[in-house]
Amino acid sequence: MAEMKEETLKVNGMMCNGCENTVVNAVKDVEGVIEAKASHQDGTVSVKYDAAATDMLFIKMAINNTHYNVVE
Ligand SMILES: [Cu+2]
Repeated sequence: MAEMKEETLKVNGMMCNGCENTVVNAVKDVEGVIEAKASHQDGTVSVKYDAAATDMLFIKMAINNTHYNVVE
């Protein structure tokens, strides 16, 4: 059973649309992620995901593996 959740993370270091794309692509590569949106102006990444298929931990790890960092 899918268990849809949505969460917005604070992410440091995004300066432009290219940065947004890098983060969004990294997040979308995580199995169980349905949708991802990033805003470099706000420094946020919104993620829709299936909590039965993934965990926020994996999503945060995917972001932290880019040049950008999740603010905890
Ligand atoms: Cu950039």
